[in-house]
Amino acid sequence: MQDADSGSPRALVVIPTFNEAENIPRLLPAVLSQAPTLNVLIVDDGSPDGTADLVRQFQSGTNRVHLIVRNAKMGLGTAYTAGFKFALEHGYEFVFEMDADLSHDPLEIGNFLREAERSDLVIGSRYTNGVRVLNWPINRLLLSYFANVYTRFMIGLPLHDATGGYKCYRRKVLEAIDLDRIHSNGYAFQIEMSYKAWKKGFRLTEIPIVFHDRRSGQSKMSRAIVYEAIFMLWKLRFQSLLNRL
Ligand SMILES: Nc1nc2c(ncn2[C@@H]2O[C@H](COP(=O)(O)OP(=O)(O)O)[C@@H](O)[C@H]2O)c(=O)[nH]1
Ligand SMILES: [Mg+2]
Repeated sequence: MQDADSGSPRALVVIPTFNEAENIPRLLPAVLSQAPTLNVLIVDDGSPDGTADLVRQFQSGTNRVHLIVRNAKMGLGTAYTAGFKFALEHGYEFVFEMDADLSHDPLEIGNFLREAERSDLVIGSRYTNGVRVLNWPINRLLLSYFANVYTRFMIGLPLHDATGGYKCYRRKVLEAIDLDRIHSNGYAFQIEMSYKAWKKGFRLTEIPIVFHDRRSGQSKMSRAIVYEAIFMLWKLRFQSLLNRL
């Protein structure tokens, strides 16, 4: 499965997809061109728009693109944990989370990898040194911003952007977290993973990123995702008190 002429693949970019056919043709070349040792794993939940078929077409030209297809839309959290397990099984040292909608600029991958040399979890932050979010409606921006303020207040996680989904984990972080116990989605998933890593004593670093709103396709953001995150903060607070993280 490894690219013979590009050395061992040390970094895997895990990208969960649901109906991202419009973005895949731009996304995959943009990611792969960042470094020869970079591989991509798409975790698609049976998108009706044929996202997985586009990925398969891509696979005929390279062995750096991997695909897991699940039968039904089962949520972002378990899509990521399936991807993380794949990364651990296949020996990757650096494991990225990235959205498929080009909100997360692939050009930043090099910065993440540089920072990951001296850190265990690198988090792309929209809210370090000001606010860098482009084209979001103001109510969505305020929700995201105050979700982060509330998160710091509730569980003390020392991040400016605890809800963002552009991250790079070293494998030891993923090995230390019981992935079978992670069931959350959306914001809650991002908070839960970073909080557990922090509580286990890993070094978390934020790097500033610019976040662009998706240019094509539909957001899967919903009210349920917000309620789930609020519930998660209480759950983590109690689990931490009881030492059961
Ligand atoms: N496999 C999978 N991917 C999902 C699911 N829900 C969202 N995604 C993907 O997760 C990423 C983030 O979702 P998105 O709709 O962009 O959320 P937003 O950026 O908060 O609006 C995108 O790449 C989506 O295609 C899901 O249930 N399963
Ligand atoms: Mg998005």
